[in-house]
Amino acid sequence: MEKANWKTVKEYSDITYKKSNGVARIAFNRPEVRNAFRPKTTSELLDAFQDAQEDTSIGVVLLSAEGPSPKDGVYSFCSGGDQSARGQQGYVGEDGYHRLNILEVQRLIRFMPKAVIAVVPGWAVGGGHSLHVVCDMTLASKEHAIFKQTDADVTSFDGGYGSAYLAKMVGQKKAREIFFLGRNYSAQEAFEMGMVNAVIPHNDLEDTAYQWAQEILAKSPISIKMLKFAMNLTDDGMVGQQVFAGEATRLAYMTDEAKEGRDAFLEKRKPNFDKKWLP
Ligand code: S0N
Repeated sequence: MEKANWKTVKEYSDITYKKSNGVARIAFNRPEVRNAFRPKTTSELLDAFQDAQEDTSIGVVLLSAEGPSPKDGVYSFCSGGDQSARGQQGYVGEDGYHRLNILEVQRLIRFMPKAVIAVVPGWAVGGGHSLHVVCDMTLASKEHAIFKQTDADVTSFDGGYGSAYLAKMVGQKKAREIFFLGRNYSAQEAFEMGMVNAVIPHNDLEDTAYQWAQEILAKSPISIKMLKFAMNLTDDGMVGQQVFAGEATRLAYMTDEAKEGRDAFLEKRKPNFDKKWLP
C-alpha cells in the first residue's frame, strides 16, 4: 500500500492543508472545540478547496480533521458552527458581520469536478455532519466516529443538503429521526443506514482514505467528473443541469465541428460543417 508523503501547501490557523501524489488533504484544526468552524475557518476552507479545485495535479480531496483534543483526548471531525461566534444575526466574522459561508464550502465540495472523501475520526455533529453528507464518500473510525444532529437543539439548522439530501441518502423516516431526536449513531449504524461507505479501524483510517484516493486516481478523470455531476444532476435542479451541461459543452469544444464553427466566425465565412448527422 502506497504511503502518503504529505507536504504542507499553506499555513492556516484553523485548518491544515497538505498534498501528496495527486491527493489534497484539508483538515479541521481546532480539536479543543471539537473542530467547530467559525467564519475564519470557513474562509480558510474556501481558500484551500479553491486551490485544490484549480490544481490540475490533484484528483481527490480528503476532508479530515486533526486531533485528538489536547484537553481530553477526544477525536472529532467537526462539531459544526462555533456557538461562541454566534451573534444576534448569525455567525459573526472578525469584521463584525454575520457570514454564512459554510454553505459556499458545501457548494464547492458538491460542484468541484473531483472526488471529495470525508474522513471522520470522531464526532461529526451539526454542520460537521452536514459536511460529511455533502462529500462524495465517507470513511469513519470504527472506535471513535459518532454521528449526531444537534441543529434543532441550538436553532442553527441546515435545511439544504444537510437534511434534504440526507433524506435521499438514508430515507425520509431515518433522516427525520436523526434531526428530530438528535441521537448519537456509531460508525457501524451510520454504515448500515447508507451514509458511510466503510468503517475502518481508527489507526488505519488515514492510510485507508489515502488508498481509496489512489484507486480513484487510477481511473479516467473525465469519467469521474462526469459521473459525479451526473449523480448530482437530478438533486440539483437547473444548477445540476448547468454543471453537467457545461462539461458537455467543454467536450464538444474538442471536436472538429466546434473548431470549424469558431474558425468560420473568425474568418468571416459561412461554416462548412461536415454534414454527418451521426446516430
Ligand atoms: C460535539 C459534541 C456532541 C461533543 O460533546 P462532548 O464530547 O461532551 O464535548 P463538550 O464538552 O460538549 O465540548 C468540548 C469543548 O468543545 C466546545 N465545543 C464543542 N462544540 C462546539 C461548537 N459547535 N461551538 C463552540 N464550542 C464547541 C465545548 O464548548 C467544550 O469547550 P470547553 O472545554 O471550553 O468547555 C458537543 O460538544 C456538541 O453538541 N457541540 C455542539 C454541536 C452544535 O450544536 N453545533 C452547531 C449546529 N449547527 C450548525 O452547525 C449550523 C451550521 C451552519 O453554520 C449553517 C447551516 C445551514 C445554514 C446556515 C448555517 C450557518 O452558517 O449559520
